[in-house]
Amino acid sequence: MSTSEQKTIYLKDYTVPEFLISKTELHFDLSADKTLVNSRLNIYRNPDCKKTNPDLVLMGEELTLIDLKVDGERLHPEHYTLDDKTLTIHNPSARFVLEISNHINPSTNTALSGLYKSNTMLCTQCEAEGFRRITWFLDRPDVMSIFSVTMVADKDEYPVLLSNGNRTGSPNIALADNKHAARWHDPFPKPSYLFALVAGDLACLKDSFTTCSGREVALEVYVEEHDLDKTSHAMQSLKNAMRWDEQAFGREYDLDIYMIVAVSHFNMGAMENKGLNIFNTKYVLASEKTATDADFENVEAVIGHEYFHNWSGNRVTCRDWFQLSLKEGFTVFRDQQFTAHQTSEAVKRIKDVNMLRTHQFAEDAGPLSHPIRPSSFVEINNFYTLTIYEKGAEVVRMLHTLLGETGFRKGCDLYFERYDGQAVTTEDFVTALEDANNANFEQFKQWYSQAGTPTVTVTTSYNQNEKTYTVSFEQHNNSPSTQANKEPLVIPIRLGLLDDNGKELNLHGEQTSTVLELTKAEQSFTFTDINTEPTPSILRGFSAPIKLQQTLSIEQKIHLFQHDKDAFNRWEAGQNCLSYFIFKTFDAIQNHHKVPPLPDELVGTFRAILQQPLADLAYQSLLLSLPSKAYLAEQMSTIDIDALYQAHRIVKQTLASSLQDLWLAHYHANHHVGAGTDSQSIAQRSFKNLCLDYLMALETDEVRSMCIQQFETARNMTDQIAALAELSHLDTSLNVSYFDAFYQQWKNEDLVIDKWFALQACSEKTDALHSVKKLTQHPDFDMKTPNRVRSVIGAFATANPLHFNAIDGSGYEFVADNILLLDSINPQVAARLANSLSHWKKFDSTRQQLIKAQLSRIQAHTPLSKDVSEIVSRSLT
Ligand code: 0A1
Ligand code: ZN
Repeated sequence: MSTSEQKTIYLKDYTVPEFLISKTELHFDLSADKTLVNSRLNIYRNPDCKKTNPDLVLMGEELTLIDLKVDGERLHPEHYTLDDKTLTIHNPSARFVLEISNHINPSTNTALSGLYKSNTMLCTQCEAEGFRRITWFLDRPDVMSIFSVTMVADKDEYPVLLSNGNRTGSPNIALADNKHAARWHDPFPKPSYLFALVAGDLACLKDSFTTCSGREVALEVYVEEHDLDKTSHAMQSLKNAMRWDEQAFGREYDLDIYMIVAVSHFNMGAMENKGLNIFNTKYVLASEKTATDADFENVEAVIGHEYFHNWSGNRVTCRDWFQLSLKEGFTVFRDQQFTAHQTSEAVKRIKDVNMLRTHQFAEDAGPLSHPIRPSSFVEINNFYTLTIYEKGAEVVRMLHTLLGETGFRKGCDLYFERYDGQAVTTEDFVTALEDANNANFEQFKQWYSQAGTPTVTVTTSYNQNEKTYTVSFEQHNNSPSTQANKEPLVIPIRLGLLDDNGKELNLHGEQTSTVLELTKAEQSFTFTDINTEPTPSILRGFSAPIKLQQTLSIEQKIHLFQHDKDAFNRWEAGQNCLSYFIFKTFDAIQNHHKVPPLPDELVGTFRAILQQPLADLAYQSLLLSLPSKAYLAEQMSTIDIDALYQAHRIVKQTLASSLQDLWLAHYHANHHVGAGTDSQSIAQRSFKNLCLDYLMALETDEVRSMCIQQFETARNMTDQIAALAELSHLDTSLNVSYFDAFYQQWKNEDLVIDKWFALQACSEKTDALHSVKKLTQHPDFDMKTPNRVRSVIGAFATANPLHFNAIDGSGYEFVADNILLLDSINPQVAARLANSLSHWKKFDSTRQQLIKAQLSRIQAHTPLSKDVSEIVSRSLT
């Protein structure tokens, strides 16, 4: 399909639904090849709808119609029209019961949207528009209905039958033909995208939670039998999330049961279906042996995220898909606060900002840039983006900063109370925050409609005579898109001032940190009683998602790196120093000049930090980490991958050799084989593995032996993978044996084998592409398993810039070939992969031509899903 044939949907065209569905009764006769769906819908005309279309138009795709009845009477063919996307009932009465029977085939559903088969189980994914692949419905989020579900299936094949809400009647009822039935009822009205069912032979970890009002909730985590030993962390995470949401947001759980099911085939991370979350196994299963510390943290974060959706998303949902950030931005903000509370606030903030600036900023600077509330789309599945999620969370965070903790909480309480059971807009969210606080966010709302990352330029001046210090700001919005009328945004800037001794100055009374509210294109703030010229610490905690341009001297940056009390800005100052020298080295390489030395003061600061372990060892590791190549690349106008890699390596080698003894001492001091999963052990491992990473830059035999020993004796996945990752880049055939050994050790653990694939796909070795091509022929590679596709092709396209951007175009061609292969199997995952070809403007003209040629080749291919077609055509503009 070409773009011209694609239908673009516009926010401005939104109208309320013409019909509503008060009650939805579903009956499933489940089998993998042919499932019978009977639905009984109580439908009525929406009194709030002014349109007078006499017909009811239901959405449905890939369905086989068997029977259709209105108020118990079979419908004659002249009273309805059927096409491949809709079922139109002509001229129905104002209120009626519609009964539909249809067949679907879960086993051929490789798109993993609707009802599908994953290994031996059957499960659903309905967000955003998957319900219409189960039966005909008003599959839009503003149609909220009360669902009752009956499931019938073979007793042996599908002993476990789950759906949303609470179980009704007795446990599974025995039926003829070795079948049994289960009934579920969800008392909370919900849109169809939150519907779910699961049928399978599953093992279950059970527990319970007593809510703040004393209600007992059954908690159940379902997995395949062989994974039952990896569920306790997920269960603990769920209990932590439930308690935290009560304490931090006053939100109590509302059903008698909360279920999580882990499935091996899943397009995304997880799904918040009411009472029955369905998860990618990657975000449920964790044991020290098979999961890294990062995996453990991700499991807790995603479990929290889906749980928090019960209020921000389910009880209060979105009016239409343009409002996606209403639930996603807010829920990401909530899960970030949760993780910060469970781990370290500073470390969590740094990790989130790092991700935002590396990946969301890149998205916002390219052709796929869009506001957090887009004004149009072709395929909604293409809008589950970093912008909607991560920038959306930053926008909520700014509201939190502007209102303060108490005001923000008051606003959220009002939002949940006022809109409970409704489908609303981002505008409604902001209005609730305004109303609860008597605030005015009219100008702030620009954040919802403007794309692009604003740049804020800072200049400062000190007046010795007046003892005043003036900080001046200028904001520019650099969106590449053609949106006219870029109004100034409201930008909260948290700021502090340091004296020559590194002491924080009092700004207003006792306060040493203040939030300035930028509202104009140019604005100045003057501080009085400032006795000597201070060093400014601006954008503390990364108080707004902007690019800050300020001309600090290297001495000032080092001063902040040594003394800033704001943990984020202290880290940021270190990163700025390091980036500055990496870029200087980069320039020297490009111009064939002598590489500049690292100043003694910077090396000295590193030494001081290494000699004086902090209480927060995880934070200390971040202070000592180099900025990633991907983050540095995002800041370059034209990316020269080879020079960047070289410059990065040189700076790393300098720090490694100047501080060799300290890295080695800390490596040994923190290396305890088989340490536990408490936060101190986790921090020690991350610090130890950072030391290993620096030491490996020395390229000595001793360090390599140490790394091999760590690989061979590791008793946890964090250490084993860290060592294997180091070995993966060595340009020698030696490392093949370690990969073979790892494979033999873990071949029965899919999630570990995903890591094995990904490490090879990210290798810097010269023949990496050849190896990656071979991996796609490996018996364990499977195009129908998204995790596998992501671990090989996705990892290569997004985390191996060196080989993906090979100057002969071989990397681009390989990825394009696989996008086309995948498109006929799973368009959503194919479209995500196609995102990797959208950044062509950042490269030299040779690479630009090579990428565009691949985009055009994909665009010309028929058939092509609208998912991939939309990404490719937007990328080419
Ligand atoms: N709402 C989920 C993410 C999600 C979105 C789409 C999906 O299928 C197309 C699946 C999951 C979340 O935010 O966790
Ligand atoms: Zn979400």
